Amino acid sequence: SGKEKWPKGEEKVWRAGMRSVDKNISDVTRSVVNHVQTSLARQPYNLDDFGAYQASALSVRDNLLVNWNETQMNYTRKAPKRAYYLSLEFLMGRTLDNALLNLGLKDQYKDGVKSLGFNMEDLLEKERDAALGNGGLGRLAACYLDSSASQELPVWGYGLRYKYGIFQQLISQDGEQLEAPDPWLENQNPWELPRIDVTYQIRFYGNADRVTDGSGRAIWQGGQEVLAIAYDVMIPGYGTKTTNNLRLWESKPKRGFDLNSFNAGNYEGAVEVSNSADAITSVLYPNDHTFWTAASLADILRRFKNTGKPIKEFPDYIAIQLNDTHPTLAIPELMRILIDEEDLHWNQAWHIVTNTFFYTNHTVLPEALEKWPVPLLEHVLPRHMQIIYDIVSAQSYIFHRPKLISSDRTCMVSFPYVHPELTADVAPFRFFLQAVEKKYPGDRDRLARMSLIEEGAPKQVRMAFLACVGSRKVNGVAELHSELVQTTILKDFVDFDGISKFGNVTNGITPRRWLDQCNPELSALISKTLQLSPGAWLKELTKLEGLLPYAESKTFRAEWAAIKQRNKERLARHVEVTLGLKVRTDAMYDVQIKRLHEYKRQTLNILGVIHRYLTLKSLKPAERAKANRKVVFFAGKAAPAYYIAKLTIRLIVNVARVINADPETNEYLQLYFLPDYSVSLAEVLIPASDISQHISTAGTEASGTSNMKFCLNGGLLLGTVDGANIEIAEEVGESNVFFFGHLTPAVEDLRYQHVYHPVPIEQKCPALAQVLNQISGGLFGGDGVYEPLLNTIRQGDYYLLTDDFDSYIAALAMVDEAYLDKEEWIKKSIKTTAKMGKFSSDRAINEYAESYWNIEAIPVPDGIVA
Ligand code: CR6
Repeated sequence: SGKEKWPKGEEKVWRAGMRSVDKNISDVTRSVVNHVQTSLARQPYNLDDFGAYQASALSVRDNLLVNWNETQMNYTRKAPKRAYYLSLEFLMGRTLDNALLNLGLKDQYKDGVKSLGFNMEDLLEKERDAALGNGGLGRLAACYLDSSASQELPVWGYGLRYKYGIFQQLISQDGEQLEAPDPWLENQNPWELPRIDVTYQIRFYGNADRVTDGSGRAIWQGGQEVLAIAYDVMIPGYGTKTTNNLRLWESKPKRGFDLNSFNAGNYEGAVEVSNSADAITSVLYPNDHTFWTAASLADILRRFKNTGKPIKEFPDYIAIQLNDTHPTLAIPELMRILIDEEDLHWNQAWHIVTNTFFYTNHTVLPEALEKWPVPLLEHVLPRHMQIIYDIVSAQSYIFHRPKLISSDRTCMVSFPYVHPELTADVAPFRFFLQAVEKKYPGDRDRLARMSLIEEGAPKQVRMAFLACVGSRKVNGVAELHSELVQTTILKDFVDFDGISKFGNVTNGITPRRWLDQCNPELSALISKTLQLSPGAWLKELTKLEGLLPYAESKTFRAEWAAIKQRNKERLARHVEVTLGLKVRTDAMYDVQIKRLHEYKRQTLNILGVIHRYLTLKSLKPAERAKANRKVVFFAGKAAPAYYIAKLTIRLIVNVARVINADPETNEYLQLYFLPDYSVSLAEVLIPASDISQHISTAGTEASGTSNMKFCLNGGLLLGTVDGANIEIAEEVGESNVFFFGHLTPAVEDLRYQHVYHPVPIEQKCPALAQVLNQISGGLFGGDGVYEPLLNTIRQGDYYLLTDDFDSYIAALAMVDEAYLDKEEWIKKSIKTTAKMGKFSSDRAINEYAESYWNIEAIPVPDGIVA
């Protein structure tokens, strides 16, 4: 139309951008214009924010590609030892802003798109999150990729290219969680490079026949093959040319395959199911796991072979990190390749395997430890199951001849693994159990405990044990957790292998995304105050300690507090725009955001909110006016089949409805459940928080990583003595965190008491009883719908809400009291940020590189790599 400005921005800039020789516009502008015209085939006059985002992304991608190519060429040329991070989840979030930051091109692109009539902040909002994961474990993998590249370490990620990200969470009228698919690839993904030249064929089903020459080899044939196709995602390091690779596999049925015996549709479906389902409760299905680990190993092996090194040097050039047990089938798969395809003797193969793999455990919750039914594995992966049996037999054989084992672990495999009496058609596992039973009757308990195969109907493979036995080192993710791994689930293996195989690497978070990107104002204030460039402290986070003296400066405190306030306003705007709700900003912001799970105890939090509400209601107006104003935020998804977790969401939503509408109290207490929690939502919530809650039953949360993000952004922590909370308190000082609740050693006994000497809640914890009665009485509606949730507390109370409620309420009161002293609170906030240096994922990744993988930084030289 004549009124509309043509095009957006300055016409002469667009025109100049179309002429590649015009010196008056920047390269950035020219490149964006070029992508609008060529890659997108769009015209300037109808370009919307989404189109401008796409063109900018493609333009940034060009920059990444140059660095990525040089990095890969440099690796090929130098052939250093490399590490591969195998993870079923990579929760990357958005890419554009991160790529701009890491490339150091933020300002150029901001100005470039501005000259074309666009606002970079609006464009950034157009990107969809890559949500290929459930929670902490997947986000940890993403932080580790950022740090690996930033530290110039030769690390690649390997994962699955899910067609659907984790489900989109909708909340119904009555507060129920509904799940909608997240077709994140629908709008094309500018950040991935399809590699149709990199494909592998992966076999399933069929028969594995042992070769009866005593070599342990087998021939696996028949069944069906599926194609694995690589998609590469470039991972730029911060302030370095190094740009690593994340290779994601897509599955495709092989042409000409037998439709009768393999249903390709089902295969695709299985991949989707495993992605959306919570790792803890999902029905396990081995196809996608194998498919992905097998493709990754084939790819790793091909690259290794290109170096021309002999196979026995494999562990000198390759370290493979198993992110939890999901990729554990890589262990029998590498054995299969080495024995069946590379013709190695079992002992040589086992030596290579046990020097290549590293296993990180991320949970000690018994229900979360993966076990796969033997009959299923036998059906889908007959050769792998054979190998697992062979490992079991080698394991039991060795175990029962401890005196023959030298302290050098490599000798563990120097026995003939095939017992002289063993014939090929006798299942070695049973054979050894019988032999052992005869010879070492006293040791049967221990053997049964340690076996990779759990007896029962059906028998099951204990994946954590397989990962442990097949790895060079095993670690947990926070000090307390690593100790629990060593003293509980893997205790027998510590006795057997010696403690030196076991360690701890406390988790970390990337300060690029979790401070500079999500809280740019705070980042700028820090740079200004420390008189450092961002690069100087974002890569050496302990430099934050330089902020400590400024806690005593009144003007600095005022600046610090003003930023927190603006971050609250930003969050409030976000809630208003997305949900149409008005959140007050003159209040303390209290946040709990994480997967919904009983052990994380969102229930404790909501019961505490109700308690606060009832207390406020009981006060006279004059008394109430003295109360600390507070807004409580929840966000998080529940596994689709996790009934109790979904009820908790429903309760939160309905409590919010009642208390936000109560004119008597809503000045003092508001409550919001923000739907569809994601990385991007976390980036808005975390900088706005005054206090965040990490209140798991002691000993259940392996680490937690959002606790680190909140504290890095100057939010204080209310938590139990669990996971990384403990180490955060060690760093920032116990006076700056609010701890409550029973400690880990008490948990077992308390649970025993609940079962054998139950005390009625009315007696044990009257305040809690009152809250439960109000819910049952219908204060929040629901018509009895919450009873199953309340009954988990009334009966058994496995997560110890009745034990911790009173001290939780007391801790909340201390938080209120501390917040009333504004200046002291800000000091605590500054001191907390200042002492968070330890929790950079740079520190964590360097620990893996040095103490586990034995790899070194490989900087990309200046100039073009030849
Ligand atoms: N759920 C732990 O529970 C830890 C992350 C990353 C978890 C959590 O405490 O911070 O891993 N465990 O180490 C698993 O996923 C099995 C998680 O994210």
